[in-house]
Amino acid sequence: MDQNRLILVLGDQLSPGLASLRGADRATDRILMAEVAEEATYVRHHKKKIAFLFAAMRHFAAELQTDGWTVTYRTLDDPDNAGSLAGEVERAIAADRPNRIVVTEPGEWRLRHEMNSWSDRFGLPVDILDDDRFLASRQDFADWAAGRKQLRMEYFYRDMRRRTGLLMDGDAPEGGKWNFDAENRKPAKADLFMPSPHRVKPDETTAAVLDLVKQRFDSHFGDLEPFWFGVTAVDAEKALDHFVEAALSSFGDYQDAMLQGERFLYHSVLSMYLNAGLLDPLAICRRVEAAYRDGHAPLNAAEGFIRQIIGWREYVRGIYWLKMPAYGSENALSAKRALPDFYWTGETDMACLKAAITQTKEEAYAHHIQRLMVTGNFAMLAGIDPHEVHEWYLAVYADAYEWVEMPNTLGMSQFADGGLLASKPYAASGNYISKMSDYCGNCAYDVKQKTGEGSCPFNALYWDFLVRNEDVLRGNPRLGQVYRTWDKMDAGKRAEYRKSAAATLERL
Ligand code: FAD
Ligand code: DLZ
Ligand code: SF4
Repeated sequence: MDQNRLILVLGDQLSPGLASLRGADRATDRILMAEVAEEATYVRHHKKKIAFLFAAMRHFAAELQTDGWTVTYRTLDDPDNAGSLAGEVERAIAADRPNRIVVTEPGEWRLRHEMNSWSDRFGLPVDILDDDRFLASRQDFADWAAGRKQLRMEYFYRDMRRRTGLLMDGDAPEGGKWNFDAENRKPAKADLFMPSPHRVKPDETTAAVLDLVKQRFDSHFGDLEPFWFGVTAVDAEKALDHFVEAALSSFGDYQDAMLQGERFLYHSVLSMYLNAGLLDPLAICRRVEAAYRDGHAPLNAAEGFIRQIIGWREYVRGIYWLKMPAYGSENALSAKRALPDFYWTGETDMACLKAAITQTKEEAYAHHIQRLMVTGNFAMLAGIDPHEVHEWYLAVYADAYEWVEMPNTLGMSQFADGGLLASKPYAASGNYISKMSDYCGNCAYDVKQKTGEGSCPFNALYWDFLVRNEDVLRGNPRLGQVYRTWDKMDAGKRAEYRKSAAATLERL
């Protein structure tokens, strides 16, 4: 019998080289893409994230059509929209009578799990193909992890360097070291010439999506406009060019810095394009390596950037698939407090949190140190339920999909996995934030004051967190010194810390 396949392409699979498209036939197969309420509301995504994805989906569908494919595209305001991906597949089966369904594996366990029932439900074979846009397959990662006591990113990363040949000098790492992170912790100063990301004016297609999002998702978190994200591979490529030319050379030095009013510093702001499939991870890394080899960027910048992509990004995905679904319910520190309202409004007098949350609301973006050491650090120190924290991160960033967000949130930032991903909690007092940013100068609190009225809340919460979680954390060799400092502290001072922390927690 002739093949007559239905190829379902998901909203974060906007890559012409996608596995399911490579094996398909323009003459006989039909592509289905659908904007559906279920995907837009399983968490209440930021308005900009929905707009970005719908606009990028519409542009990609048009490109596929130009390239000779037959595409069924369902807009959200189609009166017959079924509301879910499965519902839209059912509709397409009724209309086109395919004899097979093909899809590239979704990035989230939730949807992957649902697809297990599709063959029975639709009475058709369903081929779920590996997503080979990642450099390490799920099997590669499972093989790497097998038999290891600890799954440290650094060792996985070295293997990825060897495998890709990126920044290698024969069998040795370029420059004699695998990792130049020690050079990448400089605080930044405001600079008139700080680059800002490449911005794209919405075209007619994007403007129609913006109207739709305004009507349908007005109650979701975040500002829709100004909307400046690119929505095509060509736009994303321009954003990459701009990053390499304007920001890459300082990316390493200021990777951990934070500045009031400078939302992007020297970061690439490419994660939403990468995660939706508009950019290819290996191609980006080759581009950055070439910039280093041509003398356009120093090694600490190129290595730092490439490590984020072939190291962290691949590693967190590996952890996600290795540990799901159990990973989703981990809570090693038994944290139970509700997420404070100010995470949704930005209305707090803590200047660092206000800045990170306000820009998240306006841009659907915050850089890594803001996510990890400001919003994440505060939530962990305050004992916020990690699942509420996870839902927040999944909803508020344009680049958020569970495969990348969950291990970063539950593992790296909240220590909810008990140390699978991070060898110690990323917990810090106000001193860290003060060193790496200029937030504290504009804050209602005094970062130097340890306890009492007007003291920086991070200071007392830091010690209180360590004491509250002593049963889990005291045995951690990397925290030995910190607990010794606490043990030696005068009893009155310790009581002051506990009292100040209790007052902050009470206010939450
Ligand atoms: P750059 O700083 O320019 O880094 C370059 C690229 O490296 C990024 O575009 C990204 O693709 C990759 N990268 C960097 N760090 C990581 C990391 N830790 N894990 C995976 N990839 C990384 N990243 C997401 O893509 N989606 C998320 O939902 C997400 N949630 C996060 C939640 C928390 C609590 C934390 C601490 C981090 C999270 N990250 C997430 C990782 C990181 O913060 C973002 O990738 C980064 O801020 C995106 O901005 P950028 O493109 O300017 O990155
Ligand atoms: C994130 C998202 C949103 C907001 N909307 C859609 C959609 O309407 N249709 C679609 O196919 N995909 C959407 N996505 C992306 C999916 O949620 C994503 O493919 C899964 O979470 C798997 O990663
Ligand atoms: Fe944040 Fe404390 Fe600094 Fe205020 S003083 S900005 S709360 S670290």
